Amino acid sequence: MLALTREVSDAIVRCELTHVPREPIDVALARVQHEEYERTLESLGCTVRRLPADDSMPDSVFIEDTAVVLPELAIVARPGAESRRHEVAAVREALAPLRPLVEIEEPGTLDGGDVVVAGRAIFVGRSTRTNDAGIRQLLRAVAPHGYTVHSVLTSGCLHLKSAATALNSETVLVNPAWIAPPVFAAYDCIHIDPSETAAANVVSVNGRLIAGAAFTRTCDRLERRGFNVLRVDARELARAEGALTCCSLLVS
Ligand code: CIR
Repeated sequence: MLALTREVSDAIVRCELTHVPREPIDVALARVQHEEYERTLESLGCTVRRLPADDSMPDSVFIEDTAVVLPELAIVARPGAESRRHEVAAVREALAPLRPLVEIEEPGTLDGGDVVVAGRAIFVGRSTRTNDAGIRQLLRAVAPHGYTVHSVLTSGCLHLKSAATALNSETVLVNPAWIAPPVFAAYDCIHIDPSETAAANVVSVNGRLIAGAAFTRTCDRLERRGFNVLRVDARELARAEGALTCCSLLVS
C-alpha cells in the first residue's frame, strides 16, 4: 500500500477554518505529529511518499481533500475552498501513473474529506465544500464500476469524514450529533463517546485503525469491539481543523 502525504506548510497558520476558532499553531509541533502519523502508516506496511509544499498552500498537509482513490480509478477533486485549488496539480501528477483519472470540473466542487467509501457504497457529504454538481460528476465516474453514490447532509462539522468513517466494509464509526444515524442503517454502526465530538475520524489500514490519541474513550470502545487501534496525537493539526484521514491518500 502506498500512502501519499504532503509536507506541513509554514503557511499552515493561515489555514482555512470553518467551525474551529483560530488559535496559534506551533508549526514545529504539527510537523512532529505529522511525522509520527507517517511512521505509524509505515509500521502498518505502507510506503509513504511525501509531496513537497510551499507557502502558497496553507492546507497542503490535508492531502485527502485533493482526490478520491478507488481500486479502479482516481477522481481528482476540485476543492470547495478556492485557496486550496492549486494543491491539486501535484497530486494529479503523482496519481497519473497509478490510476485512470477523472477530473471534477467547474461548476462542480468536491473535497475528498466528504467521501466515505464503505464496500461498494460511496457516501458523499453535501457540505460547504462539496456541491450537487460535484456529486453528480462523481456518480458518473464511479457508476460504471458498480458503485452506488449517496448524498448526505451533515451539520456542525466541515466534512462528512469528520462525522463518520468506515472501519471496514460493514462497520462505520459515527458521531450521531453531526449526522443522522439512519444514513448508515445498513451498516454495523459504532458511536463515538459523546464527550469526544471529533473522534469519528479514523484511518483504516490493512485491518488496523489509526485513531486520535486524545479520544481515549472512543479508542477504548473500538478495542472492546475487537479492533486493533494505534493511537496518534494529532492535536496540533486539529487546530487547523484537520484530522487523521485528511493527512494521507491511500493507494492500494
Ligand atoms: C480546510 O479547512 O480545508 C482545512 N483547514 C482542513 C481540512 C481538513 N480536511 C479533511 O477533514 N479532510
